[in-house]
Amino acid sequence: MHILILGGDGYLGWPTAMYFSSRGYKVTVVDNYFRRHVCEPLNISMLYPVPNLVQRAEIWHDNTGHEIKVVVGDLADPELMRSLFNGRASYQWAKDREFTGVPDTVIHYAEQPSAPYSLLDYKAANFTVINNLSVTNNLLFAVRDLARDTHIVKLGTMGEYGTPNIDIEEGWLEIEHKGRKDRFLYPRQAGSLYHTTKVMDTDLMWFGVRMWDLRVTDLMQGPVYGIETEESKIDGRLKTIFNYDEVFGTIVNRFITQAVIGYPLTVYGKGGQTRGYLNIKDTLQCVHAAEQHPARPGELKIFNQIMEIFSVTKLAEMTHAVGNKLGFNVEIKQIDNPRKEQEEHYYNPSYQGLIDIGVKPHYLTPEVLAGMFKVVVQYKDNIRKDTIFRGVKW
Ligand code: USQ
Repeated sequence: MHILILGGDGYLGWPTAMYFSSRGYKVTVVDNYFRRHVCEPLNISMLYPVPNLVQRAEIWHDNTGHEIKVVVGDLADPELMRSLFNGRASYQWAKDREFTGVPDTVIHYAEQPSAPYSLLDYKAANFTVINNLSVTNNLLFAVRDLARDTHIVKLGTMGEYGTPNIDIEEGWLEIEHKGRKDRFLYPRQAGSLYHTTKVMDTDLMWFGVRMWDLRVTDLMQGPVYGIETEESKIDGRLKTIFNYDEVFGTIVNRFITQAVIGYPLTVYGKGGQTRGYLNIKDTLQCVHAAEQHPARPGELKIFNQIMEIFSVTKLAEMTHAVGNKLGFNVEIKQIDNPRKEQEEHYYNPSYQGLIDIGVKPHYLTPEVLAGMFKVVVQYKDNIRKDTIFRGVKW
C-alpha cells in the first residue's frame, strides 16, 4: 500500500510517516517547511533542533532500511499537488526515484494549524485562509481528475463544533423539521479563524463526495500532547518537532515546559474551557484505523478523534501534582483570557467510532506526564521564557 502524507514535516506528519513506514507501507511525505520558516520572523524557537526532512529520511533509512520518499514544495500550488498523482514529482530524497504510483490513501495534515497564528494580524489571517483552503481544494481536484479511488483521510478538528449547549455527535445530526426528517453535517461554529478554515475544508470535501463520489474520512481531532512514539525512540534525531510557545504550542506540552522552568502555568480566564484530548501515539493509531476502514465511494465518514475530556484547570492541577512530586516548583496562575471563548460551558461529545474500529486509548496518567517531564527537562536550557506568553488577542 502506498501512503502519501501531506504536511509530512509537522508535529503529527513525521511520526505518522515513520509509523506507516515501519509497518511496511510505501510512504511519500511532502512539506514546504512552513512551521520552521515562520518561527524566525515570530521570534520563537522549538524545544530542540530537528534535522530537515531529507536528513530525517536518511536517518530513518540508516536505522531501519525503510525508504520514506521526500518532496519539498508548496501544496497550495496546484501543479505541485498534481505532480504527486501524475508521476511528475521530483524527489528531494528517495532510494528509488521511480514514481510509486497513485497513493491508495492520502493523509492531509498540510495546513496552518494554529488558532493564535490565524488571529495574529490580517496578513497571518489571509495566509491561513488562502493556504488551508487552497491545499484542500487542490487535493480535491487532483483526486477527482487523477485518482478517483484514492481514500482521503483529512485531519479536521473538534473545534469545528465549538462548545454547543447540546451533545456533540460524530459529524452528523438527524433533524426533524415541520414533520420531515433529514441528516445533515452537525452544526459548526468555530472559535478561531483557523478552526473556521477547518469547517470550510469539511464543506469542500463533502461537496467532492456528493458531486464526484470521492472517498473521504474526516477526523475531528482534539488537542494532542506527547513527544515520543515507538518509532522515534529508535534514534534521538527522529523525535518530532516540539513547540511550547503561545503560537504553536498546545496546552499540555506548554504546561509541562512551563513547569520545568518554574513559569506559572498560564490558565486562561476561569479555566473551565473543556476539550477532548489525545496522546500523539493515539493520533497514529486513529489514522491507521481510518486507513484500514476506508470510506466507500460517495461516503464522507466522520470520527471524533479524542480519548478523554479535561478542563484547563484540571490539566493545570495534574501538571502541578506530577511536577511537584518530581521536585519542580510548579505554580498555577489564572491570567486574563486573550481568546474569546466560553470559560464555563456544557461539553458532551460522542467519541466511540474509533474505539469501535480497534483504537486502544493511551490515557493522560501521572506516569505519562512524568515521562514527558523527563524528556523536556533534558532541554531545559533551550526554553525561552519570553516566548511563552505574548497575548495574541481574538
Ligand atoms: N489554554 C490555556 N492556557 C494556555 C494555552 C491554552 O488556558 O497556555 C486554553 C485555550 O484557551 C483553550 C484550550 O486551552 O481553551 C486549548 O488550547 P490549545 O492552544 O491547546 O488548543 P487550540 O488552540 O484549541 O488548538 C489545538 C491545535 C489545533 C487543533 C485543536 C483541536 O493547535 O491544531 O485543531 O487543538 S480543538 O481544540 O479540539 O479544536
